[in-house]
Amino acid sequence: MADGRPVVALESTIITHGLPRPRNLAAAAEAEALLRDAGVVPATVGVVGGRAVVGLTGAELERLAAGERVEKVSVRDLPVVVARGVDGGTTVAATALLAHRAGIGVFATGGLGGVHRGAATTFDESADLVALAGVPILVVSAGVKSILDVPATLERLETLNVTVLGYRTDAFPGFYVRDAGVPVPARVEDAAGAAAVVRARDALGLRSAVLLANPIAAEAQLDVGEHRAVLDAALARAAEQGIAGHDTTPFLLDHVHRATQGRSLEVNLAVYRGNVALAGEVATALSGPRP
Ligand code: PSU
Ligand code: MN
Repeated sequence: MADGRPVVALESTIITHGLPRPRNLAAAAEAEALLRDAGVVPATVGVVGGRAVVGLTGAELERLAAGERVEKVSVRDLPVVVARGVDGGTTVAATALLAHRAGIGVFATGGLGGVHRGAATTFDESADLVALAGVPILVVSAGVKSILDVPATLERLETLNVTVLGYRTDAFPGFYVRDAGVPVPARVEDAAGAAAVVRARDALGLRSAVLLANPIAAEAQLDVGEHRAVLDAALARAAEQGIAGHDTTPFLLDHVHRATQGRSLEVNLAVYRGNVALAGEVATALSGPRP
């Protein structure tokens, strides 16, 4: 950062809770390699032995990926894991906060958290949304997972003053599928377009995040009909088993994974690669001279 090189932050809940072993460590290493090959410095964020780390070493990544008792750490959990001196994978909310604190402006994730279905009664809305309202960073995400209430998530992002950009799309993506059925408020055609919006936000003195919604490639998305059926089954199973709170996302993801015989995992990894690559391009555009 001191040399003005582009830096991209990466979250670690995707490693500790989002992907099964051993693919989790492979995906984490691949994301970092992809950035390095593009001349971008990766900074994976996590908590190691109670220390919030921005820029995990290879050994620290391995430790989090293999750990038996690694906490899922959102912002509210940070003080607890730090005080206890334990390990944690940071969510989008906690990662965005820590990365920004370290001066990083661009962050890649697979899927952002959002408003859960039934939130009108459970109040289960990811802290990712509120965090983005107050952290001036750009997050690249394939929209939000269709396990969530996508229209409600977009409504909340609007309320929270988060700028949402579709990357070469008019449709907000549903992670596994290109189109979640809701339009994006604005679109950009390239990394330079996204960088221009970030610069404008900063010039305006706004403190909220820009969400760059990057859909999966058409040929890589889950079959739309299969996606619908698997999703309905996963939601029904979660309701039957009374899954709630921060266990909901990992439970649903695991169900979708098994019901698609692992194909959702390949989609997940393809989505992540695409987002990491795009974040690298935006960080590079932002590190260059102003147009
Ligand atoms: N979406 C995914 N995979 C994930 C997550 C979200 O496709 O692993 C993780 C992210 O770290 C996100 C967190 O920040 O789940 C949101 O969890 P919650 O809904 O409990 O806030
Ligand atoms: Mn929640």
